[in-house]
Amino acid sequence: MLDLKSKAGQVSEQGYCVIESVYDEQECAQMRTIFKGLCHKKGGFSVEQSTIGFHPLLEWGPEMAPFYAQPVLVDLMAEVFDDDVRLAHSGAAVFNNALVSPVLTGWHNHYSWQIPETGLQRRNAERVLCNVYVDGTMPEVGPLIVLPRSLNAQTDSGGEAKAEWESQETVSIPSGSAVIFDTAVWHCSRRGSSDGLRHLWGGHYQGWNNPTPHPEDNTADNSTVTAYKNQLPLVKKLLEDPVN
Ligand SMILES: O=C(O)CCC(=O)C(=O)O
Ligand SMILES: [Fe+2]
Repeated sequence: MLDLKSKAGQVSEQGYCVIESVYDEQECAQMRTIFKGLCHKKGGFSVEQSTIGFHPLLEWGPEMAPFYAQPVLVDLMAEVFDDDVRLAHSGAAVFNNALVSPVLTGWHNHYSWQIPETGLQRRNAERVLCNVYVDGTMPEVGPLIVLPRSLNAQTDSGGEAKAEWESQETVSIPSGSAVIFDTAVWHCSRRGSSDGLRHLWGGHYQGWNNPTPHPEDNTADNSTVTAYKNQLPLVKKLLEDPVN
């Protein structure tokens, strides 16, 4: 059994936590099949299109909805927020290692709210990303790199977008693993050493009691998502306000 409290503690203490192998090989194979079709719909890979993004993912690929209904991840985020969990943004990217440049994404964070002059004074992270790495983030696939931070640490940049930063940590996790991180965490990613694809999908999540909008919020209201909401209570819980 996963110790949710200790994992949520890691999000406060170091800004992120890893949940290894949440999805099994069969589920990962299903996801790759879905993304193969979605990438084809977007014209496939080329020198001009070495990465293919899907935002909102539930608009481009509503058939991914059931994978969001993962109790371990949702329960862990509920612990992080001390609140019911809302999916505020769905997205995905598929990187073709044979075509991408060495830096997949430069250093950035997703915290876009006002920071008081006296600094952050949070009891909980108010918004997190939960990224699922279908192929993992091993060196051959392409690492995720994070700058660990405690909950109310300063959010200052640690250097140039494409550089190595002091105290950076390389996250190397197996296929089907998830990383949950505070939007205030600086992160970047690098190309893998193999020629394979690197599939990443996930979302931004907030507590239902925190209605503060965020520039990256997105929605997907389509009949397939509605059908999944009616079929899978957890998909409904993530997308529909429990009060209504
Ligand atoms: O490629 C990665 O691992 C990081 C992607 C990223 O920056 C994000 O999901 O916000
Ligand atoms: Fe990011």
